[in-house]
Amino acid sequence: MALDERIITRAIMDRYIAKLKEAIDLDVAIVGAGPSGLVAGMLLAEAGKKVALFERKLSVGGGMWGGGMLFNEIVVQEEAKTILDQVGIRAQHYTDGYYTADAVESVSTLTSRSVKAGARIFNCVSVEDVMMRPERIMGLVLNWSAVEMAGLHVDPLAVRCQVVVDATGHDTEVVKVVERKVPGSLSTPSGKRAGERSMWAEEAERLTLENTCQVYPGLYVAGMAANATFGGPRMGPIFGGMLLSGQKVARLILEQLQS
Ligand code: 48H
Ligand code: FE2
Repeated sequence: MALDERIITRAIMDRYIAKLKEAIDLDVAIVGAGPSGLVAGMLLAEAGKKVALFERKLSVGGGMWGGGMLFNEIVVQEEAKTILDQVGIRAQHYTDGYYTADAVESVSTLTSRSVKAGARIFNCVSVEDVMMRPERIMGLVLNWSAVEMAGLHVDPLAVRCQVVVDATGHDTEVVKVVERKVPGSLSTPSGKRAGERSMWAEEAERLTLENTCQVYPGLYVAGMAANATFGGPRMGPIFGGMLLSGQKVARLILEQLQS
């Protein structure tokens, strides 16, 4: 068979545009494809919701690839082990209540499960703003990460959705946008983003789960972003809280969409 570069080019453009057009109207838009965003995306897609994840980087997986200090193993506590089993990530028992998993297997399996469940992942796309009507978030403002990195003045495009999840990790990028544009409006005790505190694994894991919630009408926080929004400590390379937070945010959103 003779190969034609023009067909290859057209195939890629047609398929990508079709995928992006499908994402113009979503049930749930997830910002960040780290562990919490990927679990949420997988569970919401499995529940039949129209979900897309927008990820700034070329690769998905956020901070999970590198395990702890580049030792590419993650630790997961007893409470979250069922999520590893459910996803199909092989967990190794370490000692009472502690399991480990290969970081590369964890990211790749979670990504595969999420995409195959029907979540669309757009990598190299950055979320730079939200749509509001007037006091509810109902969409995302997107640009190519390459445009952002080059510092070009290029206007963005936008997608509509019923609910947004800020799963951007330590940076809480969507929450920061809301804080800047509607000061004092977050559902934190002060109305402001509290910021992340120093390491205390046990407290951090508990608070990550507790603080996974709707922080502004139409905007949920999950994973490290929940912690940094509500002032919880960091936990280091234990990932159970991230997985459980992704699971909790999916459940809360399903309850909201059903009511
Ligand atoms: C598009 C964006 C944008 C944007 C950021 O950091 P993550 O892995 O997030 P979580 O919360 O799922 O997991 C946190 C975990 O990896 C971690 O850091 C832990 C447990 N730390 C403990 C400690 O003590 O340090 O992933 C977030 C993703 C990344 O891939 C970013 O590139 C992406 O979000 N992202 N994508 N638009 N504006 N901002
Ligand atoms: Fe981190």
